[in-house]
Amino acid sequence: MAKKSTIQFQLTFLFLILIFISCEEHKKEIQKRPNILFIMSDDHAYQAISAYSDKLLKTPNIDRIANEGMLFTNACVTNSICAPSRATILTGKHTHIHGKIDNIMSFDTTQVTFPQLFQEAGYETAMYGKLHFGNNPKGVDDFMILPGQGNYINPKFLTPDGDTTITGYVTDIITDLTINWLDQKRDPEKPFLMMYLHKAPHRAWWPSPEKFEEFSKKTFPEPETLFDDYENRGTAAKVAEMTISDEMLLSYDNKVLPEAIADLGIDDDPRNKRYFEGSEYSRINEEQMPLYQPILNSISDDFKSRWPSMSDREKTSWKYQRYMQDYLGCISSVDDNVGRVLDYLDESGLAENTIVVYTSDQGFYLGEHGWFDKRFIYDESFKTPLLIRWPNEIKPGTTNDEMVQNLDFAQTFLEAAQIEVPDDMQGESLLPLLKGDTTKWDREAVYYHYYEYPASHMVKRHYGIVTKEYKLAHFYYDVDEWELYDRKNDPHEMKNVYNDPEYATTVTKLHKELKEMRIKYKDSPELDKKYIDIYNSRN
Ligand code: SGN
Ligand code: CA
Repeated sequence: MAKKSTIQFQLTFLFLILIFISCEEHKKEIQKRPNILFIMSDDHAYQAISAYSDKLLKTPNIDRIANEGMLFTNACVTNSICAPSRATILTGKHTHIHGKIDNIMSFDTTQVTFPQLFQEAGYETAMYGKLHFGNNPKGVDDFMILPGQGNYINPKFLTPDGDTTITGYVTDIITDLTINWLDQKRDPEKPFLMMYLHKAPHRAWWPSPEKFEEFSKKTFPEPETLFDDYENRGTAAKVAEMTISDEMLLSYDNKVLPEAIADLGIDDDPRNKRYFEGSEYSRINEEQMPLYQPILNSISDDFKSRWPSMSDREKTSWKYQRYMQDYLGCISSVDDNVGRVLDYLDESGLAENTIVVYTSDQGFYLGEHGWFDKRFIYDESFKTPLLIRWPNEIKPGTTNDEMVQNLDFAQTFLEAAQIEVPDDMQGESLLPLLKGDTTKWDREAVYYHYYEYPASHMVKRHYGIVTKEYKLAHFYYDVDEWELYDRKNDPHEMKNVYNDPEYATTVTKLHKELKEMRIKYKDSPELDKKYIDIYNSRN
């Protein structure tokens, strides 16, 4: 009897040891999985990253990600606007499937987002900064997010424990919070997913006081198409309300004090003064005002002395310079702060096994075609920056020119973390490309669909297909117009060649491919109509 119970005891003990060993092995496996640091800024044009072009600004820290990893030169979005892009990133689905067609439409929160899958799979997850996608992020163990668009100066954050307002400049604060989470708050036994999301450089562009001073003295080269007259383009480009000349507001955007405009007796846009007074300007505290006010005064002095004698062209050039000074000043802070986080990863020994991604929720016009803002399928808004570093897998200093999309992030991250990918995600994992294997990549075209119309900036609804060589787009709703651009021969997209007989075969071929693509991604004329009906019933 005694002998039997000793054997039983020994077997149980052995069993427990085996369970312990297997748990430890499992723990080690989990710990080996890569960390993911997803850095996204809001409205950061690839033209303003020196890894792409150093005409405007040097961004040595963001460039580091490409120098030590991979630069994607043809990354693009499925819908060039904030919340729909974020919903695509989180769900791995096109806009018409996840249903967040614009910034206002509600999101069906029963849908799976990739951070939830990371959390379930044993990752420690967090989201810091601008979400612009509801106020209760799913699948994160911790969050500190800006409500809605958030503020640049002394911003308020929503946290699991309630709201808090932090004094200072938003880009620095989000970074302080992120580094603090990485260093102090997370469980070091688990791999992490950190969504580090900047508000900058979203309109209305308010740099930190130091960058405001530094950048207000700089002059930037004008883009070739700043004075575009939209000849040879469709109606949509002609009627969009996003020109620097007419739509950019002198105070709200360009920081001319409303008094200076009144002093000159200018017939100002009625929104300008009201917007300016409700803007970040009203958030500057007593200690910060002496840092901002002298620069605001000098901008107004310059405006008052030069504006009255300027031609219309010179006025646009002046506004362009003010725009770039503030926009690029905001990005320079992002770059400095990205440098701080990369340094932290180095110092803490985390860099080797951490995938660092830098991207934006879409591109942006920096005066090209006379515009600011985004929304169009045309290149500056359709393309988005993408730089990825993963020392364990990516060969440093590599460039990739495949047409990858924000649609692909979820699947890429899941596959990298060895988490099963849900069948209904619509992207492709970028893992083979990251590992330098292009043989498995057979995507030759991408699909795009923009919906938010009629609305701010009045960019008409359109969908289209883009290949490396061509772009075919259909503008619909209150127009029915097709546009075709020859991307190789007309890189600035100045001539719609849809009706040019020389392109007839291309038009036929692309129509067929677009139709097939709409079927593949489950978009349809019925869905176009459904979203118009929902949109109109809401307004
Ligand atoms: C705000 C801006 C627009 C911008 C949208 C969407 N106007 O409405 O210029 O297009 O956000 O941007 S502002 O007067 O409020 O500055 S998005 O990035 O959030 O989609
Ligand atoms: Ca945006």
